[in-house]
Amino acid sequence: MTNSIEELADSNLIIVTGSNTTEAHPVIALRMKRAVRKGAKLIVIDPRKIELTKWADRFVQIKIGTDIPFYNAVANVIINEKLYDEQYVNSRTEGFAEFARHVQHYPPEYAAEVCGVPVEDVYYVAREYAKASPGAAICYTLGITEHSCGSHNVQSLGNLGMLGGNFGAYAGGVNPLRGQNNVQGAGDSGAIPTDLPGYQKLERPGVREKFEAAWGVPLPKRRGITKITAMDQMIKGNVRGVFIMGENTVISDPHANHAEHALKSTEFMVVQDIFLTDTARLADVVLPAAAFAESDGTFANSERRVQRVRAAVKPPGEARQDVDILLDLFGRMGLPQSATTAAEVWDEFRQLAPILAGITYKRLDEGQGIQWPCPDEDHPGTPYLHRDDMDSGMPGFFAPVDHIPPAEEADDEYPIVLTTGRRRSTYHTGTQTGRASGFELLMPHEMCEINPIDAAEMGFEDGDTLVVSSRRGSVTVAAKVTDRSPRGAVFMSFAFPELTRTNDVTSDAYDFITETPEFKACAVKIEKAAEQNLHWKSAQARVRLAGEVVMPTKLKRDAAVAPAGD
Ligand SMILES: Nc1nc2c(c(=O)[nH]1)N[C@H]1C(S)=C(S)[C@@H](COP(=O)(O)OP(=O)(O)OC[C@H]3O[C@@H](n4cnc5c(=O)[nH]c(N)nc54)[C@H](O)[C@@H]3O)O[C@H]1N2
Ligand SMILES: Nc1nc2c(c(=O)[nH]1)N[C@H]1C(S)=C(S)[C@@H](COP(=O)(O)OP(=O)(O)OC[C@H]3O[C@@H](n4cnc5c(=O)[nH]c(N)nc54)[C@H](O)[C@@H]3O)O[C@H]1N2
Ligand SMILES: [Mo]
Repeated sequence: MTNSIEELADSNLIIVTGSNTTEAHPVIALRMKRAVRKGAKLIVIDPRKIELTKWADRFVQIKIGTDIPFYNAVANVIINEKLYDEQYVNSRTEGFAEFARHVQHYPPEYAAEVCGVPVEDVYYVAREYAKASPGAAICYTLGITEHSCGSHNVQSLGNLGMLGGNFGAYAGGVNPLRGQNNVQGAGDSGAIPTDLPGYQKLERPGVREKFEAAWGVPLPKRRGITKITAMDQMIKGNVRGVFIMGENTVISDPHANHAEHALKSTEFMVVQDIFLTDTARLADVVLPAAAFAESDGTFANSERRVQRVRAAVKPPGEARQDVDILLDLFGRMGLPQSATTAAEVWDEFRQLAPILAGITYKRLDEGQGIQWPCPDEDHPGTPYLHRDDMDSGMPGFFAPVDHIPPAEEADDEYPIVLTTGRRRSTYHTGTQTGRASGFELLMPHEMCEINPIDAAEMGFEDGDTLVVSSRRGSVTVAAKVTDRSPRGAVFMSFAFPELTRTNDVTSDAYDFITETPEFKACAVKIEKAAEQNLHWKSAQARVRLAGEVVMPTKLKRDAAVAPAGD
């Protein structure tokens, strides 16, 4: 995030787009609701009627995959009505004139038609966002990024942020809400094909040499490949080994059969996980890891805040902390490390990464964590970025981006768009929430959310067992008839793979810059299954899974099955 979670409560206006914040980031959603109570305007731009729409001044029910024309048209209005922050644009950005010309191709009327919204929505968002800026926040998550045009979607939001002078404004910014615990920390520490720790670009002069000197090993001269590319290279035999740490790839990757085939094509596969997952079952070696509450170290959260985590309980059996396993592996591979604890690893890390230099364990132990950049030990940390200037040292560049529809659109054979994501009571592939008893009472199996008018037209009722098929595969799932889903689109999570392996169906397409998969749109057809007893089968499956690890669960067959958030 450019800004802080706490700041959101002070925003003049918040645009939430492609983020089901209440379910996926409930604490952040509370800050948004606090802002509304304090008088801020809330605009939700999403294809689905998510819980936050109840709090919104305006719900713009955009068609899936049409964000760029919408935000270009918003920029068109802001520019043509001269509502932008001229002083900011002149002093801190470049490329405005070209961008202003570019968005003339996106008049509000055109966008309204492509996006399936009233033209009034375009004017409303433009005028309110401009009026509330600076100090208007944009928050987005996967509905923006998990598209084949994901990076251009993000740039179209960045353009608005610059028009409003919101990069560097308290309670403003353009804020991607991060996903998994410490995914931010993983990026900070260089788990990115292009970067060494602290976002230092591998290919920039001097960077590689600095790390080679510190680590005493030669480093590759070129950036690595992304995981999506690596999967294809496994099938071609060019990637022969894989080490998977904390990922249930065969369930969470798009087009699951392809992912499974790729992993099976490798000569050697290691999985380091806290459970024996479907992915771990394919591995040659499984390294049992300790969970977060059994580990010592640091996590960085969505607002760049580095925090201490301490082991509260001992790991079970042979499980060991991730860091200990990795340090041992380095030793066995002939590169013994001077660091022996997470604290010592951190010290090496902060010496090499200027943005983290001032964050010491001592300071972390004394306070509530510190937000990077924090260049020295007297620096208080940085609640919001780009305050006096863009942190990159360069101006903000306006990006003239064009509408690119999803790689696969609805057609006669596959007339419905499937979008996938999360629900509050489940976590991803269910390795964790699928084992803890109680969650199955909130939601015992996967449900395909379908609009009531579509359901009536297709002859489906709540609870019917459906077969959802795409060009890649098909799954069985129960119907949930609800107006949360717009017409022509359905929604599923991927948390119940034992009966519904959602990613058997999802698309192979991915963003052409970041290679993030297009999880948010693929074309499907839906039929009623010949066998109509999914609910019963599912209940049995949950009992089996929970019983393995926790205790046999007494499952209420007819438990309320409304998705969380309703
Ligand atoms: N309970 C729970 N919380 C979680 C997780 C979990 O598994 N369970 N996972 C965590 C992780 S790793 C992540 S990355 C985050 C994800 O957090 P979110 O991205 O908020 O979660 P999703 O359910 O994927 O929601 C995507 C949103 O985008 C909308 N959307 C779909 N297509 C489009 C589109 O074309 N345009 C726009 N504007 N919106 C669209 C969907 O309707 C939905 O509201 O959640 C985190 N939090
Ligand atoms: N259809 C569809 N697919 C998606 C998405 C979508 O929206 N739609 N979203 C995508 C996104 S954003 C994400 S982030 C991925 C998530 O995909 P995954 O990361 O594969 O999902 P999880 O089920 O959270 O798997 C995490 C694994 O880490 C293990 N684990 C937990 N704690 C620890 C630990 O401390 N150490 C180690 N070593 N292991 C641990 C868990 O047991 C689990 O097996 O799914 C992606 N797939
Ligand atoms: Mo994620």
